[in-house]
Amino acid sequence: MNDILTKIARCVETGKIDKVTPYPPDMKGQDGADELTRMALDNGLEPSQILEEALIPAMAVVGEKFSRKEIYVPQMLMSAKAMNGAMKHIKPYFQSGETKRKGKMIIGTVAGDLHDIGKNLVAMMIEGGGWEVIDLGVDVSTEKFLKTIAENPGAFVGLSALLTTTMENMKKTVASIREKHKEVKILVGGAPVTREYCERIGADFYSPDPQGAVNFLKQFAER
Ligand code: B1M
Repeated sequence: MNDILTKIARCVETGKIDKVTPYPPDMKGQDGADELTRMALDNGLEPSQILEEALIPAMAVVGEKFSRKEIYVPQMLMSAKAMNGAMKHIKPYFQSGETKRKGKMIIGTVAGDLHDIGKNLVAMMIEGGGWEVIDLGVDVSTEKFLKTIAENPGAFVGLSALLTTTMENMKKTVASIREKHKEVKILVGGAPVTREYCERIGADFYSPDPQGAVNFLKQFAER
């Protein structure tokens, strides 16, 4: 792997946000995910390459370490902050310059769930694909989804869940949307979610990644 990508991945794995982050001790005073990502982009690396070859694999390593109890929640949180430090440089590359939008997408992480990195990536790619995105954030109640759908007729809805426990809330939200807004197209995703689960809860489409969500929306573009 490209040396700078290796360094960015290590920063995310160890929670080295930027130059002033004092840990890990052997990286004190050195650039963090923030500066290195900027540098990588300035050196001509593709934003998608930084995402796919450094940031996303690094978060997977963080998850594995957490599962093995080698790190705990605070370290996981620092890794998430380092990831966000990198993402702020990448995001502008995915923002669409188009003024006429293809349609609207309401997106959020379901109730009880605070994970937003994957959801933010999906939102970013959809926006980059020319759609207006209404991002409701994390821990979004069914009521909030329903209210936003009522305020935005014709909008698509995207639900993200990262915990096996909150998949149950995804199911409840889908059921409530179906009850009140039969016509709304619902996309679901997130690490524990599967195509089979999507079908079981009555959502319209499952994507394991942001590109799949963008491709799904393409067929409905308003033009
Ligand atoms: Co949490 N966490 N976490 N965590 N965390 C996981 C999910 C876990 C798998 C770690 C592990 O055990 N190995 C585990 C869940 C186990 C389970 O339920 N089976 C777990 C746990 C247990 C917890 C806590 C309960 C820990 C605790 O407190 N004891 C707690 C829960 C808090 C809560 O939500 N109520 C918790 C907390 C946290 C932090 C806050 C510290 C932090 C989140 C910070 C943040 O998001 N701002 C965190 C993190 C960082 C992780 C891991 C390490 C990384 C998640 C991530 O960002 N991945 C994660 C382990 C892992 O996933 N390997 C873990 C990178 C991201 C790009 O991938 O989110 O999968 P992902 O998104 C992908 C796809 O899934 C897809 O596209 C994205 C890009 O490819 N996708 C969609 C996502 N949403 C989509 C929507 C779509 C389509 C595609 O359409 C709408």
